[in-house]
Amino acid sequence: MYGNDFSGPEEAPGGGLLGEVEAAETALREAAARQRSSPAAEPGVDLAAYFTDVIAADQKIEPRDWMPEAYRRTLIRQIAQHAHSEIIGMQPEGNWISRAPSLKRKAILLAKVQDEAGHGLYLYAAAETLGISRDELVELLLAGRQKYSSIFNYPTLTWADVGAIGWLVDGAAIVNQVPLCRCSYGPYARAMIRVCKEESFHQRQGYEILHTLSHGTEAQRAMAQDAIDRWWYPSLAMFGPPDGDSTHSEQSMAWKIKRFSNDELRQRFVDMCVQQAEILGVRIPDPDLRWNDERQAYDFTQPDYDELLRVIKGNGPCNRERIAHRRRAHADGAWVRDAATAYAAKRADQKEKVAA
Ligand code: BYC
Repeated sequence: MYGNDFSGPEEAPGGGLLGEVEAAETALREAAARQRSSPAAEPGVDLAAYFTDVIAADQKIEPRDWMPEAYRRTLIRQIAQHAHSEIIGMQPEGNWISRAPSLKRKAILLAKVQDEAGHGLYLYAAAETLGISRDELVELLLAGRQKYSSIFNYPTLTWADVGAIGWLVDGAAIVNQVPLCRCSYGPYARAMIRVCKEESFHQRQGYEILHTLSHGTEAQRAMAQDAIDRWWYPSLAMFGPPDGDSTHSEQSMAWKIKRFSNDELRQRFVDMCVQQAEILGVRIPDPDLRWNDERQAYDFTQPDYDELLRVIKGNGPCNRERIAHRRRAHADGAWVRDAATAYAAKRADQKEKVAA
């Protein structure tokens, strides 16, 4: 089942996230048209007041603008963690490229994993606009001094895990990232527009894999359900600690980096998944999941936040393996970086000679 003959998650009730991305893109363009020129060069301007005004007016802070040091540090932390997640996130699915069940599945998965590499690159580029280099960020990741999403420290045991990652992990990522399209920092917001559009395709491909399995043989249905059972709670934990324990949320929301709290987004994700699970014909592994008429939302069992902390601290099932693999891949790629640097130097030299 390929193409538009398939009712994917966006068409399912509670979808429509792509519409929000479109709206955010329009808002970004309008904000760019309204943008005042940076006052940095004008003498006597109160730069801190300008920063506050821009945030209050829902305009974008751009790299040329003055910004509080803590705002810059928060963005570097979050964007770097996001970029590292995209790069480390290639590993669990990359594990299945050579074992995908058909040539078509292989090609799709290969394209998806390549997209994740691209997302990592846009995000490193966005972080670089804040005055840190990609080399430094990579070093911080490899030294274990910057984090990446907890979710990528779980193993992919069967082909159905690729479906579950697409549906649940990419689904959670989109719910988290659509509001980031309205982040106050221009380069991050712009990167998110494209990332969300691509993530939407990723979610759809995962959903379609699960749809095929859940309408297949008994063994295929069991494999799909087993993957969902294992990925459900780690996906809920992707949204971070509960609001009461979230150290950065309050300040990040005041700066309009984050637009919703961790718990608000987690709730939104659960509400969306329940309806999609019904269409898929799979069970969400939570006996206490039920509609709450008063809250107009589903009650659900929270993920195990002690487990989240353990995984964040480096003690998840695959943390060591993931970082060891990344270090190896980085070392293996040294010759490419050396060759690119030598080529750039040669080109610069040639240009200088032509200009002379
Ligand atoms: N995992 O104060 P809080 C993808 C940390 S990749 C690890 O709530 P904040 C994909 C948090 O960093 C998608 N760490 O933090 C790729 C903080 O620690 P530090 C990845 C976590 O920043 C390939 C501490 O806990 N998405 O889609 O306000 C294939 C306290 O938390 C986690 C992003 O990166 C976690 N789950 O909110 C397939 C989205 N949760 O830094 C798919 C961008 C929390 O003080 N990031 N921590 O040492 C965000 O939206 C926010 O940073 C978070 C956390 C919601 C994750």
